[in-house]
Amino acid sequence: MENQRVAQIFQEIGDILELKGENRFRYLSYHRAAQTLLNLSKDIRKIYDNGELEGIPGIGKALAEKIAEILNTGKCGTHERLLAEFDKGLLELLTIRGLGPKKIKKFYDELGIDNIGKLKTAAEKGVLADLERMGEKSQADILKAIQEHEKHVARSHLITATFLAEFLIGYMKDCSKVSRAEYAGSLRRGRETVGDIDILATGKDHNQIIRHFLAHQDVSLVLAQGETKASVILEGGVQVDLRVVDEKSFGAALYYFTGSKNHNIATRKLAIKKGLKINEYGVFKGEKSIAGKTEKEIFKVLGLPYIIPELREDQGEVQAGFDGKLPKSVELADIRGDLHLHTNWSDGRNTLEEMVAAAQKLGYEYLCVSDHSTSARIANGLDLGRIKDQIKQVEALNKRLRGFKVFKGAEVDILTDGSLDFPDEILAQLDWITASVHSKFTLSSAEQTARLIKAISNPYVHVLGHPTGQIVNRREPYELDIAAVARAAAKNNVALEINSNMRLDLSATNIRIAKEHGVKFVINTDAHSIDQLGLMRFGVTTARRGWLEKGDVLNTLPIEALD
Ligand code: DGT
Ligand code: CA
Ligand code: CA
Ligand code: ZN
Repeated sequence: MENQRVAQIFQEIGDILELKGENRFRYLSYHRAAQTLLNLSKDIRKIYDNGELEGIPGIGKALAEKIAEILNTGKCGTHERLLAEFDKGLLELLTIRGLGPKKIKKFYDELGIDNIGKLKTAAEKGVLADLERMGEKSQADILKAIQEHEKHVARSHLITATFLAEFLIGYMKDCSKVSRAEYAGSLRRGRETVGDIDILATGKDHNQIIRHFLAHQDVSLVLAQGETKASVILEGGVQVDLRVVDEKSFGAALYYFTGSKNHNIATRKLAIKKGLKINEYGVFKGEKSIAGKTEKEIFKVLGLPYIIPELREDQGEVQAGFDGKLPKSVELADIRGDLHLHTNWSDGRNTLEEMVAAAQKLGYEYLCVSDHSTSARIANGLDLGRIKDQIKQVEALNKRLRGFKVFKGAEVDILTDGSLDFPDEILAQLDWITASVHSKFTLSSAEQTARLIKAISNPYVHVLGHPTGQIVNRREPYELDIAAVARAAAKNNVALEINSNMRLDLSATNIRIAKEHGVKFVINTDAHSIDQLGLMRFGVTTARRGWLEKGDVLNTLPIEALD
């Protein structure tokens, strides 16, 4: 898949233009296009072959020409020219959270800092703090951001890694020798970030399967290559491990390489107790294989019910399996509607009607339009006049719709003191209020928790949106006491959101904590385009990792129950 490569080139063009101090609209158009390409579930080359590049939201004639150039030549002239002008180390500095072109230029001019390593040393030695308009606090923030960066670059986001893995699986299946191919590892378990992508394949000619894998056009480096496995780095930096196994042990290999390591250790102990041996080839009684072709038979001979990959983290699932106490995990098919999405009334790309049509195509029964409130200025938040207009539009639309309902809603900003950004007069006219924090991320845990609890106790609020503020691989959660927030939410009948978009907030760990306090949840996409409505599966995966069942999730309910 070339989406990642094109996105990376656009991201870098945008970065350099920003560092050069060019027009904001110019560099933002590249950054937005990069993000769009990463979220795209279709292969960019297919779109190009169909002559539909300009149908992608945010891609105009000029960007479409650049995409065509990259697909045809592997390069982009503008990008090459800018790279030649610019130092790679300086570019990397832009990826540090909180560091903009202005500061980078200052560090460069005054201290000669032109890469992350030098910046880290300077911060550790304490010389950044001495610069004008810096100080100890800013220096400590930069050091923290560098540490976050070091953690992040090593792991890929679940969403981008999944799309990439699905393309690779499709590619492997193009090989006539491959009879089955699936991804395993942390990706199959649905972890929010993955270290590498593990792929298993089986079929007649192992050698040829490995050759087919190595011939993929995105392979930029072969790390290892053998009779049954190969390891590569793709353009864009993601590592992929392929293992080719016999048909009769595909299930055992899939089980073993799905992990987690600690889950495997737990079931291996169990096997030993039963006088069995388990490895990536099967389950054995003495020398005799008694299971291996499917995962189901592996669990069966261990005396366990099937445990879904999302639960295999050694967090009590093996014991729960024994005791018949595994959750009956919520499924994508249980979801009946999306209760947090944006239209072009605020910062979404599509019209309300387009979002409704796309939701109907997904088989949903309802959605809630939840554009931003007034304070969210950069997101084109609605003022009181416009929200009233939108309410009228939704009412008119509902009259025309059959078997589908649009709830009138808003994603209302939680202000610094915990009050809401719309007056009660407006809130009273809306069906469904998601209250979210989009500012003041650095309050102390006590202040942030009090702020959230105040919003939760507002009688108009139905859901706390993306409760911890995290954006996986981009922003850490703000400080808060999740147990206290969950208790308040349960008491006030306010649900907590599981945001299926790049945020993946709440995380699986926090979901489990919150559930113990009796909270209900909604799984939303926070879609800003019709494409992003398809991200629901990632929220569902996260909910499953948090041990949730259908009954824990409000948007599995029929319309009447929410009305
Ligand atoms: P990642 O890639 O860091 O996000 O995490 P995983 O879980 O995908 O780990 P990875 O790619 O190193 O290995 C894939 C799976 O293979 C892992 O989840 C369990 C299995 N595995 C790897 N090494 C061992 C091991 O030493 N013992 C056992 N029991 N299983 C292992
Ligand atoms: Ca892995
Ligand atoms: Ca691996
Ligand atoms: Zn939103």
